[in-house]
Amino acid sequence: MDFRSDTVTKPTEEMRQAMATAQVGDDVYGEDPTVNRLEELAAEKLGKEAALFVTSGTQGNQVAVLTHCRAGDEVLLEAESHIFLYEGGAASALAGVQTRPLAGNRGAMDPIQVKKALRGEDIHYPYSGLICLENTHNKSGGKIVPLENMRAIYEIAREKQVPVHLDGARLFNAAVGIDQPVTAFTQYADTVQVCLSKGLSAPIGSVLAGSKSFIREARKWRKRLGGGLRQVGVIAAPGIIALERMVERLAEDHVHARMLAEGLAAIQGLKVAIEGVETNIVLCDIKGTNLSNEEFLERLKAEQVLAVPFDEGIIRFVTHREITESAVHNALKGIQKALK
Ligand code: TLP
Repeated sequence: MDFRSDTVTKPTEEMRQAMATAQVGDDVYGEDPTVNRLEELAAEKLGKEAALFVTSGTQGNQVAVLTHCRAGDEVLLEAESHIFLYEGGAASALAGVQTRPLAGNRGAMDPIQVKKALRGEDIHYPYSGLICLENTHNKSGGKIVPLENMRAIYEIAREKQVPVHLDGARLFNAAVGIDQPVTAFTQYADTVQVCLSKGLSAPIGSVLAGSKSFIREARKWRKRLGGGLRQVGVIAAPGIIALERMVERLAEDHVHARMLAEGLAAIQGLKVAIEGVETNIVLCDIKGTNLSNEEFLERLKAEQVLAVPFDEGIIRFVTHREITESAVHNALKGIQKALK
């Protein structure tokens, strides 16, 4: 019962078949028909002119930063965003940009603060090169950043002619969560990165989407990073299945996350803000058990339940295709036993 992340999902049988029979060519020459189909499909689904297949969410986000910005630019982002917290400082190391984190509320930055933080013309200042948003927001527990918040920030950005990039690693969870097409979100971003290898269950890859001219330049940055790949139709094929057939299924993960949250909240010493569980991530406060994160996770592991530490006294559980309703019940029984 592996709740560490939705990244642990394995490819479906259909994906494996598609990999075995995928038509391939040299993608650096633009000749892999399966990659081309995936990129066209992703652009269409995300409501953008073009898309680029990249190896990971991190690569997609970093190619976006590199393409939008020049060294010395400033990137505005939320203080607990993945790009700021969990990408090894790549934006500074690779693009040479300065990141400027703004405090968020459930993953959402305050548009007024964003407006204030955008730089005016002054010889001392860096240029404001990019604003990054994240939806769903991982660190706050899979929260859906409201469309209205995204719209307000996008309007300010357009006024100041600063581009907006959306880290939509789990954007389809957000769309399914509010029963809207994914374009309801992407209309408020110039570029978007979506992971195929999380809840959508593909074994690898993300797509980065934007205008044709942006994607042309992004392709060059991907090449510079050593991401120009060859007969990659074999790994793009499951990505097509991910986009065509795995999206609606995410609703099940959200139901299972709620179930898990309710079950955890009923266990002595554990606290969960159940109403805050909007998608497939559950944050559990374990401080009432008087166990350290390590001790708690060790005890769970002995009952075959895996999760990850997020903050001191906070453990993250993520539901996904391989966590069935009975897995949730069994995990809850195991956790109860582990804490006796
Ligand atoms: N997140 C992983 C870990 O890196 C924390 C996880 O298990 O949740 N954006 C967001 C919002 C993400 O949550 C992740 C992965 C990424 C980008 C990066 O994707 P990958 O792992 O494909 O580079």
